[in-house]
Amino acid sequence: MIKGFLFDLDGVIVETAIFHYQAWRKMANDLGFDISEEFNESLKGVSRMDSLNLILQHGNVMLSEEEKLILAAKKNEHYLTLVSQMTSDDILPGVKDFFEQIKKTDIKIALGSVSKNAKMILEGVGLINDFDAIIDGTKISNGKPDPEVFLKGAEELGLQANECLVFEDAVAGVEAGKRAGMKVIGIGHENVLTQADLVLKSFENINLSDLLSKIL
Ligand code: B16
Ligand code: MG
Repeated sequence: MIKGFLFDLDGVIVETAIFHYQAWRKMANDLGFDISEEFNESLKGVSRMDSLNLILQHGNVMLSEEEKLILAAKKNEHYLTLVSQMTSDDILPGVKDFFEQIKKTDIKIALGSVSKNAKMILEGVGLINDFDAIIDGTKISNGKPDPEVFLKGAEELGLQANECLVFEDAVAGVEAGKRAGMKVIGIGHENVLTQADLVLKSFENINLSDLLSKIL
């Protein structure tokens, strides 16, 4: 029986990928190369330092660890100026209504994000008090596709892995949920999120009991 929902943040609750893209792209351009939106897709759900390493590899740029830390901090500063403008209007369509439906049940809600900025973003869009547990990039050592973020979420909710359902938009995140031994609902496209148990385009017009009957 499903007793807890674990939500990814970026791409599931709010769309921050565009802001990550803008900030990483500025950094790449300053280093003399460009990154495409398509390349940015491969960074979804990937931690800040892993993303930086992939981007530098893409541009054939070799840097010391110290230089990488400086670049990552600069990118994050730029990213924060972009996301600080977010409000409740930036919550993805259908999410608020879906949360309202969950609140009428005994199902608990946790966040499972590798973002170190997750709490700040949830506060900005006014959702921070809707979560029974928040696992973010400050609480984990291994990013997705490692299952740590979701296993910690289940633990903080006091639930077994098989009592949890994960909502994820990234290939790495779906893999993390499956490796945690959980059912996973992909948010996005079926041809991309092939490992998910079920894929929804968005939360718009989603009925909670219908969804649970489909996933069991
Ligand atoms: P930060 P999620 C992930 O969040 C993003 O999808 C990914 O693009 C980003 O690099 C990562 O968070 C780290 O974010 O730089 O804010 O710590 O999808 O796991 O909610
Ligand atoms: Mg995501």
